[in-house]
Amino acid sequence: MKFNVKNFSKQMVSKISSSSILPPITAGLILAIMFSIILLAGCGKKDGSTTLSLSEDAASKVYVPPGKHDEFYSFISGGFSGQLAIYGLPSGRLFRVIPVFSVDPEKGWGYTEETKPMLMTSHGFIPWDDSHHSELSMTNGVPDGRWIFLNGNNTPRLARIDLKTFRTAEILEIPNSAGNHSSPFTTENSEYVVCGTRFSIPINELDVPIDSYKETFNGTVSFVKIDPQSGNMSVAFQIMSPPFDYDLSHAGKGPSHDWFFFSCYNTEQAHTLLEVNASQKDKDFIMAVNWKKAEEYIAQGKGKDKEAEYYHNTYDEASHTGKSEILKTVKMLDPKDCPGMVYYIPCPKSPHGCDVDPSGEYIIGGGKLATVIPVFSYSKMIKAIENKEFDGDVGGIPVIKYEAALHGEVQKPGLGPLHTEFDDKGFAYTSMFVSSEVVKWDIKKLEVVDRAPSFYSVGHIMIPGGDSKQPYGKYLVVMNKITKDRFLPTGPELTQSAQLYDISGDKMKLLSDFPTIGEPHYAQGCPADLISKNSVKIFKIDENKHPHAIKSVNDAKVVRNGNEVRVYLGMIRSHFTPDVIEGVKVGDKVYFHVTNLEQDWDIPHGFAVKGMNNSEMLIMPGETQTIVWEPKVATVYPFYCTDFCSALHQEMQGYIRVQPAGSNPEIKYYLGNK
Ligand code: RUQ
Ligand code: CUA
Repeated sequence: MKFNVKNFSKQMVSKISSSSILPPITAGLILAIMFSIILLAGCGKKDGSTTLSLSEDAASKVYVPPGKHDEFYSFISGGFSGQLAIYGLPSGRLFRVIPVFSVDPEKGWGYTEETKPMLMTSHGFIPWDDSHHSELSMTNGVPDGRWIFLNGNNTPRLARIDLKTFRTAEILEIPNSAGNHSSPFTTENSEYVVCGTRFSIPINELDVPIDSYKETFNGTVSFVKIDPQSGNMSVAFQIMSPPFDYDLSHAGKGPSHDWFFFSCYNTEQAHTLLEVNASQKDKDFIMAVNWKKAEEYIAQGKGKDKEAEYYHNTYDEASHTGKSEILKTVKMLDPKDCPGMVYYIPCPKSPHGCDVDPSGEYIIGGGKLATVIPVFSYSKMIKAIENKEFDGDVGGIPVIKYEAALHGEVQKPGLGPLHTEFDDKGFAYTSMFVSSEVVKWDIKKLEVVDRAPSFYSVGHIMIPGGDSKQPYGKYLVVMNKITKDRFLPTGPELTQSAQLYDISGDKMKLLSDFPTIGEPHYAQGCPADLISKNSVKIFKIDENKHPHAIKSVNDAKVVRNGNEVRVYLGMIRSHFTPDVIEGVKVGDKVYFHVTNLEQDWDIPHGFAVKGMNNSEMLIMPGETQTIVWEPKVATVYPFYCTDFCSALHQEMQGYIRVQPAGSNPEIKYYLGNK
């Protein structure tokens, strides 16, 4: 049977109604799903298949002729791959996967001595994470093309990727946190990137009974300062909060510049069976944080020094080397001591997305279990605070009355609103996970004006610049969790995907589907020339500050120091200098310090040794990288270049001889005629 939206919705209904524990919302949800079946049935063809009749020119709209460049870069998070993937728009062509939190043997990331420190944490070396959201650095509220930030969701970390090199430049571990989910969203000038805990955890006393959750657990949100010149990241302060699950966030802009908004669910403070127990209340919260006020309190000394151990890893492009530093303390603010800094706004129900429109006036909560989309007004929120229109407080944090902060609700938007982006014409687009569609609505009038099915189960959506002050409202990218029949089957695991819609007219038009790596969650996009013009082509060999670099083949050498042998190897098309090496014995630790002496764009060389318990490494022009080898058997081992670099790439090879342990071999090395 062909998979289609109609029977997909039926499956959802039967799945939910056969659940043994029915959350109180179930009846309503089933009703609403029924409604959506009817609604979605209209979207498919008469035979029920989901192949929409595409507009005639869909193919030409995504076609980028050979040799021509795409108009936009898009940066789609790699989810459980821990990476970040770069695609062109409108073509959907994949250009690069940047290793961030996960090792990548294709590039040697996490395998070379230089990159290993980047994956160090207070828990040791961690070769993986779960990366949900990317966010471009901003100047005046628009992407500036300098850096892109990525969150590590499991072992809470924040990464900064340099868009000159498309490489991870920095990773900061976030202390007093778990599940760094509401991250890495930035303020208008990337003054701060935030990190909020998805999981509340015991913070003051570590080992506590889990059922003491309400008394001993807390959430935190961290404000990470970004140095405007270097991009260097440091935790400026953390704000302690009640033990909710902090989900997503976005900064204010324009009038709301000083504020940051975080959605939170599990305000029930459940610690088990959250599926039911965290879905009890009709409203959870959006937490509004005045970060300028927080800065004032820090300046007044209200931040308490809290002991914490966390890693800060930086990669230096001059020495081509990463290093780790261990930090020991963080400043913690308690809202109880800081009036006017934090407020809660009730938000229906279990909100996910927390999005601020381009004007900075409207804040939209995506309540996964809500039947409406609430739109809050920043100016009404401020008035409500001035007039103290509160419904009590939670843990010393005043709760603003729902109606007092509400601009209005979008009625019957669809099911399972998750996340909202914006175009340049006053419209918002919200993804509906359960009813598997995108809904376009008028921000001021709160009226739905269009809806388009997604295939299937859309999570987040992205419009280039769509969470900034200046969206480029031409394309909409929808990121799907499930693809079922959309692509050729590949066994039990199918690809996740993105879909591209043309949003330049009144109606959204589906243009194409393209597969993505990992599970895409959030993404960013910007005009290509913002980034392409700054792209680094080579590293200057004269400026190579690696302690074991060689500047020319004349410096190549092999040096023994006790059991350590250091091989200073040069690479240039199409040979290694030296390519014959003797004098190593079993029990030695061999460091290959390999320098790519090319000064030509797009000529990396690779390096691998037979039987080395490690990956290859890929070395860019002018760069030095190191890989360690501890040979176990006395014999001769070939090594070779792994990247097809010239017509004589297959000739780019060498031999290294290993003699028995306890022998005393003489170090010898040469190239050609000795
Ligand atoms: S994010 S849809 Cu919404 Cu972590 Cu995944
Ligand atoms: Cu160098 Cu192939």
